Amino acid sequence: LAARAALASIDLSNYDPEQSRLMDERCILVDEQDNAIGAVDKKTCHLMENINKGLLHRAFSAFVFRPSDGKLLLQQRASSKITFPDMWTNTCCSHPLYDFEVEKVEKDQLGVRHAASRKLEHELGIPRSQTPVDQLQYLTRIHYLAPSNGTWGEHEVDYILFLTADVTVNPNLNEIRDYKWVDKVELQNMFEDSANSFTPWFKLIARDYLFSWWDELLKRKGDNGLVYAKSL
Ligand code: DMA
Ligand code: MN
Repeated sequence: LAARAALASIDLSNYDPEQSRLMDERCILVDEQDNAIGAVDKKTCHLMENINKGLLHRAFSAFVFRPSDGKLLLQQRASSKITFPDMWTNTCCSHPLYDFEVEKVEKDQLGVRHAASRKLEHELGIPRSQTPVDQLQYLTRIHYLAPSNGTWGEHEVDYILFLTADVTVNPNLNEIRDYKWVDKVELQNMFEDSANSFTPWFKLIARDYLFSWWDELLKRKGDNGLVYAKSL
């Protein structure tokens, strides 16, 4: 990894002011084994020029399912998002922040679970009382790299979290353009409609993991609290 001083920066004055402000949040830098090795602001972490030098940070992807019918909550990212605008994706993604002590806790993936609860409220307006961290189930983590455009991209160790809960949604329109509850067939139909675009990590997780996990989850519905169990 190049020296911190050699990392590229960029002027954000042509972007949405609220999204530009959020680019000052500090992400947790990790190595390829997911050992925390420092903190760098979100803007620096998401510039392809820095990603191409090896800069890697920690993230989460949350999937919320409705208990009554097992449907998954999707969001369409707002046009104001600096990375991957207007794309359909899983319920909520973001980063555990270096700025919050509780989000750095690695035991039982507590840090990312706290971050997920915080962002489900910030992006979708879901009250935190509906997303208790002990109900967020950790599935696995994925190391992936994906460009958004020439300038921006993602390079993350991404923790996948499932929650089956009744939630009330009140979208933050600076974050989210639209949202939708879908079953497997409805999601498949969305993928097949070329009018829709999807984030690369959601396509990857859907292809490799989501559909089989979703089957398990539907099978276990009503099985007294246990939504998923898998040795890692
Ligand atoms: C980043 O998501 C995390 C993943 C897994 C891609 P994001 O771009 O939605 O983050 P934020 O909402 O913090 O901008
Ligand atoms: Mn990221």
